[in-house]
Amino acid sequence: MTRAATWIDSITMEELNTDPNPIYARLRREAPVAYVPAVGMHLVSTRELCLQITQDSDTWSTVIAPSGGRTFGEGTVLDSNGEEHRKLREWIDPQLRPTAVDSYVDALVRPQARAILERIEDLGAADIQEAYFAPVSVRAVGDLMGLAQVPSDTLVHWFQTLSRSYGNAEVDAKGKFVDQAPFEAGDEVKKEIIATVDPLLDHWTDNPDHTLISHWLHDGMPEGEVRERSEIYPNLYVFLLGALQEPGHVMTTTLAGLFENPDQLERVVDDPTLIPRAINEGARWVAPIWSAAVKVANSDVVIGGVSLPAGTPVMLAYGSANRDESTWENPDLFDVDRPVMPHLAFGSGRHACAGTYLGTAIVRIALEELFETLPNIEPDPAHPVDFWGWTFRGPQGLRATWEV
Ligand code: V55
Repeated sequence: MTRAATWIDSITMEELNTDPNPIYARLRREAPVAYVPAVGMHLVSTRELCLQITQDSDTWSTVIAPSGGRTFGEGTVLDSNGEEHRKLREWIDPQLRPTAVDSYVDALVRPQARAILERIEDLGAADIQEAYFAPVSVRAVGDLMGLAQVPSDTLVHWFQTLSRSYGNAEVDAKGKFVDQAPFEAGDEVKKEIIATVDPLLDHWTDNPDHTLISHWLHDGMPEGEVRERSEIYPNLYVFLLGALQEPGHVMTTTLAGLFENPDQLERVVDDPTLIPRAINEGARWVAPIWSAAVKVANSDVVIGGVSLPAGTPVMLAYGSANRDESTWENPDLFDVDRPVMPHLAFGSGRHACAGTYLGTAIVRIALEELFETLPNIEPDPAHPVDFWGWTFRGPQGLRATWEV
């Protein structure tokens, strides 16, 4: 069957990476389930349809996006269902539960945040993402995982390279990836990761400790056995990308939103109890994992009025769902005062983010320390914030100034 070409056929990967918001505003209005050739998949853009799909795991199985599978390989929690998924979450979740997180998160993040601020506070100006948010994010999660000896710059390089590979989603008319280079760069970084982590795994095999990766080796295993590395590495990559990158992105996005609203910035700096509200709004405003969740219909379905045969993958655009005008007024505006409605930045359903509580706590502590040390922080008017990305979306930096 042929169909008439429409504006949807000419959507490009570059447009999606630069600014998906106007495209998705139109998709929500005109075609909330739409096949987009540039990414070779149906995209789901409304909040209601995203929720409908995540709540119905009988009809929809979870798969990893093709570019994600090319990046991480087989065996990630992102690509599992049913009993297999439950078993993976059994060793991934325990250290991320709220009671566990509350026992360690302050000591994990606050001293590191202060130490980094001490090194930059006399500068009077910086790219605050590069100089503070990204380092706090990777030190918090990296140290927790057991990677305290890996320099921050290395951890940042790892998440950036993996993120460009996972986000390398453009396909040609035959469904083949257009650009191989980001995957190859990801392959190089994975070699580096294995060379760094293999000796640590050797160590933790005989000397278990409190780090996440040590727990992953030992938890739930019979006496004298450790979990296979083929099971650990794909999930380690998941953490080295998302868990290291996204807290930093939410920090920067939240500050960028406050910079656009100086009255709100002033109130949040004066009253740190408002920080959690600002973070929630930042995560809604620019969901850092903007478009990554893919589901596959287990049988023929009709969704949003579109008939899809069994086996059809659909990409859930949580970043678009978070700007659905049926739920939020003026959704493109950052507003700490808006009524709080549950957003989809952490996903929904069985695959909802395991790190929601930890990630939010890390962002909160980082912003508390920032506003305590630099209460006069301001945007640099010469460098407006620039967001980039479709799969993962975040600020490319944030120039700030302050009085010293
Ligand atoms: C996702 C989460 C990740 C990641 C890649 O779809 C994709 C969610 C928490 O890390 O690395």
